[in-house]
Amino acid sequence: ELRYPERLNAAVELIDKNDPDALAVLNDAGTWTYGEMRALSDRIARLLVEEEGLVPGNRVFMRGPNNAMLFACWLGILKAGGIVVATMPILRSGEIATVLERAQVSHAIVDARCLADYTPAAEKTGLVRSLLTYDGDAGTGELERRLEVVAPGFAPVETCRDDVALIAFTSGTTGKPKGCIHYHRDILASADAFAANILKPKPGDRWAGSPPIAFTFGLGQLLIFPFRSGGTAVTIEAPSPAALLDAIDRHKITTLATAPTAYKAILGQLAGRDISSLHTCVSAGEHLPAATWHTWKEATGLSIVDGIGSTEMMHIFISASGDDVRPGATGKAVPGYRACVLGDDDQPLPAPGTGRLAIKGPTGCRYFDDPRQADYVINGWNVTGDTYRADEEGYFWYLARSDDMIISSGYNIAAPEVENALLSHPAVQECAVIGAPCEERGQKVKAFVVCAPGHAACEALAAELQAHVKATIAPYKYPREVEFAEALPKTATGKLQRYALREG
Ligand code: 3SK
Repeated sequence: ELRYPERLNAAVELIDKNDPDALAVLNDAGTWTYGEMRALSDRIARLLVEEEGLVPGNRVFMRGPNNAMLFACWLGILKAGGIVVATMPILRSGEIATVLERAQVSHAIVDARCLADYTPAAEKTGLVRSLLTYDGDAGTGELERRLEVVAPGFAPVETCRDDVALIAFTSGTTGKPKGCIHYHRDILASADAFAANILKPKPGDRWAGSPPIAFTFGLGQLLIFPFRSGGTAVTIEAPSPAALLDAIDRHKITTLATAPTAYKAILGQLAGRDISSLHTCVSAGEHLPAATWHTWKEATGLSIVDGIGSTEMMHIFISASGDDVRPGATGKAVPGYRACVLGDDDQPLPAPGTGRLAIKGPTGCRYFDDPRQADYVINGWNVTGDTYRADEEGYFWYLARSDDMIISSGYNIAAPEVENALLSHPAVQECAVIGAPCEERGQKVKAFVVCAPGHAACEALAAELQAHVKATIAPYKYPREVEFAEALPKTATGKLQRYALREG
């Protein structure tokens, strides 16, 4: 069991307790030691409290790409006793207004390059009474100018382990955002459970990846885990596959975190690149297709660490690494967590069994003022909405999101299994499979396919893909309809929105 002292400020644990001379953040604009990050976050906290009237419990909106200044602001807000409400730079003003309103935000810190969508949202809601803007890591913004004249040092607010540190918004796969509350202790628990046991980080590690820190997958991989283990966070503002490859080579990244689709895209651009510094590759956010795991292993010699987490649970709770990996399985319950599958009566099923995945552990779902809490936490179990098979060795095998099981002519068909079969065809870059209404079968399997570069959408390709699926998995699962698309609808965190396809 993970135990933390009653008085706990996560920012102090993450920054102030590290070697001040060690490298905390690195990017193309510069380097920041732990001592420098401590000094910067202290000044930000002092400015928020002494000049902007922040009191503990105030919610502070954040918006900007991953960089040293964003990280320092995140730490400064926690030191000041504030609650971080971080948002993805790709959110637009309607979505930003919803977050400001739902979280009752009073303060905002925004990268000046991301003001355009923020300003109308702030005007519409009229809640924000203090706005600070900065200029990425250029050091030339309004916040940076004000920090120059702020007295150094700050005595961090002595928050409690159960004080709220974050409200992390998730639109989930259904499009209606929910705010997930996390305490100071949850921040450390994500590192002390998943990272410590599965990734086993070392102080010299260099961490990089694509998710913004507004997504708790990115927050863990790119800020919490590096700082909790005395490593270096390498920030990338526009993390395309090519930018990730550049950073790996230039900054000698050891630990990469990105989504399955990005691993697939990187594979197509590996030729001539040096990625020999990598020792750990983490995938989450979406189910990792077995084909991508195998192709990555063949191309790089590295086993991707797959994991399932959720914004509600803060980070990953089922995973495996090293000799524990069973290709195709997501993994076992991360030490500190318990996992099982629930039957239709909401009771745990004996293994082997198939049902709705349920988790208990040091972190858990606490929606902010949202009746959907009762759907997520059932009899003390966090029910993620995924259907899994639990085997007798404690491994969990992903089948589908619970609402992505297709029932066609009485057969249960897991959409991701059909997607995996399609993805093993070279003409398929991305795909999504849904159950479409069908008079004859109740539902029929329908695939939306984005063609890989060099392949054109046509009827002959559709027929070829259908034949390929029939030859790869049980033929009754093949998509009876194939529709080609330019792109697939995704959430801000890159999760496929199958409901948007179902609703046409
Ligand atoms: O989607 C996931 O698997 C995930 C992983 C880590 C943290 C947060 C999320 C949503």
